[in-house]
Amino acid sequence: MTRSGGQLLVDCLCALGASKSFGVPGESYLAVLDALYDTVGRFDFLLCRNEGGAAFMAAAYGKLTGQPGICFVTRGPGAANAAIGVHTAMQDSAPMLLFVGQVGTAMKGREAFQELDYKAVFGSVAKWAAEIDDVARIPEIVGRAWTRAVTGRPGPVVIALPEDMLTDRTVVPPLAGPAEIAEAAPSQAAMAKLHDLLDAAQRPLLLLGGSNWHDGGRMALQAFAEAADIPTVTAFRFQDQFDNFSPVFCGEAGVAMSPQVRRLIAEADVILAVNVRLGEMTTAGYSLLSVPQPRQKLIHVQGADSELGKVYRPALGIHAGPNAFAAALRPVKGGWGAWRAEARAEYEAAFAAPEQPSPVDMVKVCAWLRGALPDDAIITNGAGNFTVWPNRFLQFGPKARLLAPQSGAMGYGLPAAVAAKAVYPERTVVCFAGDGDFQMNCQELATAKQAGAQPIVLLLNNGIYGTIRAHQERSYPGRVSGTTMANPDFVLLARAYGFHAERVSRTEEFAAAFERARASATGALLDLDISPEAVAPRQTLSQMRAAALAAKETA
Ligand SMILES: Cc1ncc(C[n+]2csc(CCOP(=O)(O)OP(=O)(O)O)c2C)c(N)n1
Ligand SMILES: [Mg+2]
Repeated sequence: MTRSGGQLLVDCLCALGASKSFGVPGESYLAVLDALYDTVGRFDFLLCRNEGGAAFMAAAYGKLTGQPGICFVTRGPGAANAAIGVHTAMQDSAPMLLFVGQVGTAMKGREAFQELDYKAVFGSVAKWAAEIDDVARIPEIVGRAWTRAVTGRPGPVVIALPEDMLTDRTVVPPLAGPAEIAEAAPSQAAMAKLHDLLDAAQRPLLLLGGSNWHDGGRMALQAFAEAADIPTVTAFRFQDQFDNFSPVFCGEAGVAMSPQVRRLIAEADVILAVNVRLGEMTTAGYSLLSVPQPRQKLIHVQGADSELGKVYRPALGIHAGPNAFAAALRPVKGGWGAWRAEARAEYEAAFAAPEQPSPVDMVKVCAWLRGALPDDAIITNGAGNFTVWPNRFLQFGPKARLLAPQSGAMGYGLPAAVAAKAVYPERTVVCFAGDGDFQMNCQELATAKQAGAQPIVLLLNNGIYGTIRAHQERSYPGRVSGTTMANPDFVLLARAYGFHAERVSRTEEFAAAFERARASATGALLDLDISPEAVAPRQTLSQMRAAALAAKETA
């Protein structure tokens, strides 16, 4: 039997276990679209409105499921739009495959219509970038791409598809299925050394990251931390990877790090960092651990050897997957109860914040949501000051998930919520969005409607690019430049896309509005009236300005 390269590609992806893809069409990959004509119901193509939205959906799908999120886009312009999702998947360590059209092989190198050198463009953004130049090698390249996306430190792979590679015919059969790659396990000698280091610790800290966890591994690590009384914090935007209700959970080492997490990292003498990329946010700008030799004894456990010793010289580096590592842990001496209890008390106290100077008070809204959200809710957000509410004022139990970009990319939240709703139609999916953030990808409301994957959007509408305004007031007080928005009527906009939508003008209206949103079969958008003054939970915009002006006067 012969088949086209496009069919072979799609048959390989089906064999590997793909069931969904996201994309925007292009004439450069018609043969793939044609192959997808026959896979509806088995391997669906969710038609998106912008490649940026499609790539975010694929990145979020990968983060949520651990399987590569698949995205199809056209040449040059489509690929350029999709770049934001590739970068986000890389920083998030999320498995993703981006398939991009390419000019026919006979034209390559002439700067033909929409031509790009994908290996050069994505070479430093993606985990791997490749181009197929022989139709018979499609199974080999696609199989390698899939494996690279999910193993070690997961990430995005970009594959360029010259047009003739998709239309050429071949007798080569598709892959039979995914390769089973066993997780790397730690040696007994390494575990003995780890236990020696922990037994000698006065103030140990467990620092935890995401990717490739299984429930068993997660539970084993939690049981270890609880038995040993080791305070546990998660890396930036991975707070859903450890049960927040556990008495050892003490917060997230992320942007605008809370003082108690900062103190835990700074004062720890031994840090057991599992599955963590020790990035700028998690280390407070590389200040809490000094580069390259941290004062704390660092035990760094990673599924990818490329992360070990990348920035920090560990006292002990262990090349192992998180689940195999967790399974190899044995009880330790412990005795750190007081150190752990103090940190936990500070974490719990941080939910109390002053009354907000805003028609809708997010401290109260989040307190209500903590009681009302189902335990398997999926929360998403993009970037902006509003993310403090889903990231610091909600709690994630073992079944809840947070899809939030480590890249700090605005516009991620809505596409991520659409992808989550497409995977889990029965779960409550809530996207927190800023008014600036939302407008980066609000066209994906149409994707959501068409796919029947409509989440609840909580739009925190303060009329400003709050994060930047806050920085502006601190550095150039009173000189507002380029940070005020004239916004559309978001309720009308959402209704035009077929969503239930309401304006919420007072805190007291929120609970009932949320219940109506949850009951709506069409998803919903709640346009929350947030004062620009309430740009941060513990300091108003005016206070930021006044403090900066006062500092200038005394300078
Ligand atoms: C794609 C992208 N563009 C620009 C930025 C820079 N940036 C970070 S936060 C922010 C403002 C976000 O505004 P909004 O969504 O309204 O949230 P708010 O801060 O007002 O709560 C901007 C412009 C970014 N992180 N990502
Ligand atoms: Mg805003």
